[in-house]
This record gives sequence, C-alpha cells and structure tokens, in this order.
Amino acid sequence: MGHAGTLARLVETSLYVPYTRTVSEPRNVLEDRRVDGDRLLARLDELAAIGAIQGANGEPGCARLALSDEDRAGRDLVVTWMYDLGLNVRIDAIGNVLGVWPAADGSIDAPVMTGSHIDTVRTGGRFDGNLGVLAGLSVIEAVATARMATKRPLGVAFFTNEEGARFSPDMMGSLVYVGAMTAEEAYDVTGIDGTRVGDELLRIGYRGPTPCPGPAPYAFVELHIEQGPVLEAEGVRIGAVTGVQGISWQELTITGESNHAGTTPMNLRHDAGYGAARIATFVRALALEMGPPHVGTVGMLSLQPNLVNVVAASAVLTVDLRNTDEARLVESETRLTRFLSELEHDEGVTITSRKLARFEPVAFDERMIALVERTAQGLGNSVRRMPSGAGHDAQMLARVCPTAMIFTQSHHGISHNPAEYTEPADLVMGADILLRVMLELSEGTAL
Ligand code: HGY
Ligand code: MN
Ligand code: MN
Repeated sequence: MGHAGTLARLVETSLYVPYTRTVSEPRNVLEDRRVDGDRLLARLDELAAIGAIQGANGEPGCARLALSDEDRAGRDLVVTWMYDLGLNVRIDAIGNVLGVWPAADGSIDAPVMTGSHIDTVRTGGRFDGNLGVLAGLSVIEAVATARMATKRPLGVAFFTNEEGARFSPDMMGSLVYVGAMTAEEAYDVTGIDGTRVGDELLRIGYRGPTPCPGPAPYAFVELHIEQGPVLEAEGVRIGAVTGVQGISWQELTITGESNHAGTTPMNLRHDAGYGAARIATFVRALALEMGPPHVGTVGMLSLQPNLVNVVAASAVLTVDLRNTDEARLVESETRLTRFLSELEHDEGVTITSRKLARFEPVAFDERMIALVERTAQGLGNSVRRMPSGAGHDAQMLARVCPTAMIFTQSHHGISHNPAEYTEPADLVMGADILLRVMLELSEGTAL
C-alpha cells in the first residue's frame, strides 16, 4: 500500500489531523506571478513514468486505467506532493482527492479550485488530464513559496475515472462530486473487465471518508490540452473554452446465429459480424451527412466465437455520438435507433442497447471565459474561443459553480495516443495563465 493508501487509512480512522498551515510574514502579492516551469515539466515526466508505454514509433505514453495498480501508484505520488506542500488533503467516497491551501484566515471552504484527472485510456499520452492536475499543484506551490496569504482558499483536485474507458460513464468522479450520481450507484458499476468500482476503489485504498457530494467551490478552472487540431492549425496559442459538447455512449449487443462459413448460403445467414460492420458504416455516414461538429465512433467491437470459419453468433460494440447541439445529438440517436430496427429485420438478428453515458452540451460562465481570454492576452498570447470536443471534469463542476477551461495546443491534434505532444513552453504558459486566473478569482472581483 502506497503512502497515500496509508494516508487514506489514517484519514478513515480520523487519526489524520488536517495540516493547517499558517503563513509566516504573509504577503498579498506574488511579484513574478509565474510557476516553476522546470518543476512542472519534471513532475509531468515523473508521473508519466508510472504506467509508461511506448507508441508505434517509440513515443512515450501512459496507460493508467482508472482504479488500476498504475492509477494507485500515480495517486500516491500526487497525494505525496500535495501533502509535502502542506495542503489540507481530503479523499472522498469515490476517491476524488482535493488538496486545499487555506486562505489567510485559515478557512478551506469554497476554494478557487482547479484540477483534472490522472487516469488515462489504455493508449494514453502524458498530458491528457495530468497537465491540469500538476499545473494546479504548481500554481499553489508558487503561492506557498511566495508565502502569499490569499483572500480565498486555493484548491487542486484530481477526479476519479474521468476517462470512462474501464468503467462507464466518463467523468464519474466529478459527476459524483457534484451530486449527479451517488457513490453507491458508482460502486455498483461493472467494468469492461468484470470488476466492480466499489471493490477496486477499496482494493487501491482510495475509498475515502469524506462524503459526496463535495462542497461547491467558489469557482473552477481547468487547464487541459486541446486534444484536437484547431489551435495549431490556426496558429493560435491558447483556447478560451466556451463549453463542452454533448456525449452519447451506448453498448450494442447483436445476437445472430453461428453457422458454417463454407456451407451456409448468404441468404440464410444471421450474421452478427456483418451487422456490426453495417452499424459502423452507418455511424460514419451519418456523421458525414450531419457535418461538423457532429462526430460518431465505434471504438469497441468484439465478435463471438471470433473464428475464421464461423459466421459470428454475436457481436458487442460501442457507439460514441457527440454534438455541440442537443437537438442534433438527439436526432442522431433517433436515426441510429431507426437504423438498428431496420437491420434487425433485414438480417434476422436481435439488437439490444445499454446506455453507458449521456451528457447534454454544457456552456461555461461568460465572466470566466472572458477572464481566461484577457489573462491569456495579458501574457501576450493569441487566443480564440472554442468549444471542447472532449469531455472534461469541468463540464460537471459547471453544474455547481462558475467554470471555464484553458486549452493549450496539441501537436497535429493527436490525443488518446502516445504520440500526444504539447510544446513545453506551451505547458508552462498554460500554468502561468492558470495561476493568474486563480489569483484574480481569489483576490479580485472577476465574479
Ligand atoms: O471521452 C472523453 O471525451 C474524455 O476523454 N473522457
Ligand atoms: Mn482529459
Ligand atoms: Mn481523455
């Protein structure tokens, strides 16, 4: 059990006394208002070494599926950094971890909060989620090192299972944090490997004592790589994110009839493999017909018995549909459902659907977007407003407090791939913008 696993046990037995830090000779200004960029980059490398994988061309990536041993090791490392910084660390019932730098008056309530996630997909990069968490740590470290006494507490969190790749839905931890799912409901979710969230959370020592839902922050701002091609293609350095598009995930099970691949005439087949292929091509054709920003993906597909000379008896596949417009997203779901019933009739198969995730599009707070925009410009960056194609914890926090996001460029727009890359200078610039946005929220009158 790692350090933090012990920490979680201490907290659970309430032997853990929250570390309240008084600031000696407090100052109310942070002269250089920059993070320690070298330390941020070093921590990104150190965290990336946990669950390290290599891409097709040797690119360094990360595989830290939620609640895996690698996730626990990553958690232990980040919690240790939080603890070393003297933050007040809380681990909640779904394993979200929040470290708070108390305000000048010692309070830790309603912090200006930042954060993201440290779980990754199986073919993850080094920056998705990790940047937001470690940049948040570097922001608080800059404040602590300067012995700055802030009017409001500053918090940095990592949320459990943002990716949803092992356990659906995605953004599970932040969904529970804002009270849109209970921890008990989350515990009963079974993953793609047959394990149960509640059991895995206990196994890694992160089923913490702090109850969910968590307290609403004063405001929430998340730094994240864009994971898309827009900023780089337009030569714009920073994205002021206006919101997150809607997400619809479902798992389809097609039941046909296994048969001999050589003797069964084509008109007598009930081929689940053919059905899966038809669905994948329908999802693509529908996305092309509907046009951007609509996207559709069949990311998981398994056939049974999966043998060269057997017509597939069954197929299990996932469909991921996304759109910034709720009505268009509903339209795509309706058209898919209609197609599935036609396919059942034509191929003589049965198709069942299980909802994995469904989130409507989210719009961020205009005041927060404007704050990100002018702060980034104030540091000499080109900025553009844009929606997020990917889901983020910020879309859940937006339900309980003023929220926005900061995007940095992704090279060639690649993500969920070890080839994911962002220039070090952009990573540090993103953290510097985050620092100033958080200080403005804490000390200023932005809201
Ligand atoms: O699926 C997503 O958009 C996110 O990476 N969880
Ligand atoms: Mn992410
Ligand atoms: Mn991701």
